[in-house]
Amino acid sequence: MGQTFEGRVIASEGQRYAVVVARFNEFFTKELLAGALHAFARHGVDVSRVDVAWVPGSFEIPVVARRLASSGHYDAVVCLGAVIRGATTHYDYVAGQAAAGVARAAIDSGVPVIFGIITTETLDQAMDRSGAKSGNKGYEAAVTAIEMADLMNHLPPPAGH
Ligand code: INI
Repeated sequence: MGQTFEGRVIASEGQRYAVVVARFNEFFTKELLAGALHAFARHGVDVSRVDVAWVPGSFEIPVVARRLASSGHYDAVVCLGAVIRGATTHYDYVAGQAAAGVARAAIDSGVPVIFGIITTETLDQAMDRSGAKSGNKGYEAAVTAIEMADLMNHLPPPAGH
């Protein structure tokens, strides 16, 4: 067997993180942001160096995430939003495009862009995932960012570097 690559959930000195967070459903997204910042702090990231960009809704997250990820300033970018089906048929478009766009931002930039956008049927489920029963998905997204940033540091660089 060759090498095994696995990231550790330990932040290294000097690492930089950015968070993109949607204002739509801010009641929930501010809890996701608080969870993410809490996770960064608990894992040794200097939170005063975590940059936060607010966007109107989850649909706007990918373009900003891509800009930040491509800037060369950050080891990972965390995306936070809350897309709630409720009464709107907008849901499928917003949720689908946000997910696809976040994935593309990561692939295009080569920098981990983490999907911390909750997609739920109801307000109750959104409550559960932003700090109540099912934990805080913002916290989990920040932990994933730290693990991915560490993993990327251990992988071979892309060809030509
Ligand atoms: N944006 C969200 O982040 N969550 C939602 O639940 C939502 N719904 O249901 O409409 C939502 N819509 C706004 C969208 O993200 C854009 O801001 C808007 O369409 C302008 O591009």
